[in-house]
Amino acid sequence: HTQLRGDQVVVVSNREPYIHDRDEDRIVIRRPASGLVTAVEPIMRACSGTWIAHGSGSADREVVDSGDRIAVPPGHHDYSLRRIWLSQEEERGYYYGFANEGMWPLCHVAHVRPIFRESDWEAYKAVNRRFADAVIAEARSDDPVVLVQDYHFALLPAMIREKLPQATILTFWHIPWPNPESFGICPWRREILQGLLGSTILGFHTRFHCKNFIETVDRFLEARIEHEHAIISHGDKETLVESYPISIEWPHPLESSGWPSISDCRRRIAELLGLAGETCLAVGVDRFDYTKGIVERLHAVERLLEKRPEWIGRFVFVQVASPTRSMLDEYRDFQGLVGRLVDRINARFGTLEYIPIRLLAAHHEHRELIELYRAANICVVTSLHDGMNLVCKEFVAARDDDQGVLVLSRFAGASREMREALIVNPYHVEETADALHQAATMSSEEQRERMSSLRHTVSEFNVFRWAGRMLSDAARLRLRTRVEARV
Ligand code: GDG
Repeated sequence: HTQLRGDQVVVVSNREPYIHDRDEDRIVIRRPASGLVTAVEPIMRACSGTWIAHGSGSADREVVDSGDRIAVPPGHHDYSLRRIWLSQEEERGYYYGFANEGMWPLCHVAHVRPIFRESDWEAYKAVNRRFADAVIAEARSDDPVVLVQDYHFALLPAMIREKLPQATILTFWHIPWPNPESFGICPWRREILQGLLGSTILGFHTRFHCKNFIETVDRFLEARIEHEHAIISHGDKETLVESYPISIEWPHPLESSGWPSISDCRRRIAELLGLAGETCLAVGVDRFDYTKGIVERLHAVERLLEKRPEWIGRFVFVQVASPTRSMLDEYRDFQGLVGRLVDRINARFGTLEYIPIRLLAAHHEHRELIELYRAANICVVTSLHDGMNLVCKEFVAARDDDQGVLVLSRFAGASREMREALIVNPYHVEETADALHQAATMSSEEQRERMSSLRHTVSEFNVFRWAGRMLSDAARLRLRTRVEARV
């Protein structure tokens, strides 16, 4: 980001980094459960500029100025947050409908059928237009740097490009990109691809997603593709397609020195959940989403208890599941299904003193998650498909004692980097159950070896590395555009 000092950075995302809610006579500030916000917020704190997002809190309107903006983070004022107000109808069509019933299942192989409604598509286009207008209004020069975030805004890059041809537009797609056959079922596949190709740089987490995107363009658009450099020329513009694996902000020593000790965390969690002394504690932390493989991991826990009854009474699995998109039937049905499965497994193996599975279906404070990560013996991430997954990185960052075992799905982007985890196919119940057993019986020495290596990787490839690589590529391409403009 140092290379862009003095330049104007505008971020656009659906989710806002700070949500103001009314709680009787006071206003409380919430941080959303969102991987995107976890990753992008530290960058904005370092770069400054403006973040444009959908205002979603019940007190958001009370705290903004007449330009619909507020300085954040609260108390620090590093950058400006500009809220866009959407009507219920816009939110239903653009966000719940096209983005979350269409694009989300389209891009994730989780065997949930995407729903494409004409009216949702119309709302998606209109809302993308509203955000494009806001970016254009915010731009203080004709060549701002705009960071477009995620699948809510596939049309935005081309809309911005049309009005600000010199802008440097970096679009980051936080979720997987499927293969051309899968993507091809979207009725507006060409419009989406053309929209994205308004970007100067289009980033994905892995090379595999880049390759899928390039093949999709090759299949559905007239475009020139330089495979060697991953550059797509469409019309008179070029887009660089590159992988930038996202990460977390590695905790500052001042922060981690304030964490309660591992044994205190363990004691508090044991008290809270009534765990016996020798219990092996496994945890999962997710938005309550069908792509995260929560059902599959519950089956694996059940299989472990069935196959190795010595764990009955001694193995407890805690799932934090923060409510998400609960307006949608698919999500409500899924959340109900998980609840029933937990009850069935608990009835099968539980006793008066022993509850094998705890489902904590509520939003938790960041501090509570840290406590849980530090108290756990095992962290379980079994996504059926995940762009990256940050929970596994947060778990590793929380373990400054070099202990704890990560069980990680091979279908999460993170499995490319985090090789010392126990990598599983979540669809294979037996394999996942065996990995849980292996994790639960791993020697402290092996845990230390694996964990210190994982910690080295995540601290090195932290979120500033992610943003730094993307922004330095942007600075390079921008310089080139400026030089070419002079010729
Ligand atoms: C998308 C992609 C990609 C969860 N519950 C609570 C809570 N969380 C936090 C976690 C973590 C974040 O939410 C979830 O991040 P993920 O990466 O797991 O997943 P998505 O939200 O699906 O994110 C994903 C990411 O974008 C970034 O590119 O990695 O693949 O799907 O930070 O800790 N946070 C709090 N309370 C909760 O109850 N405070």
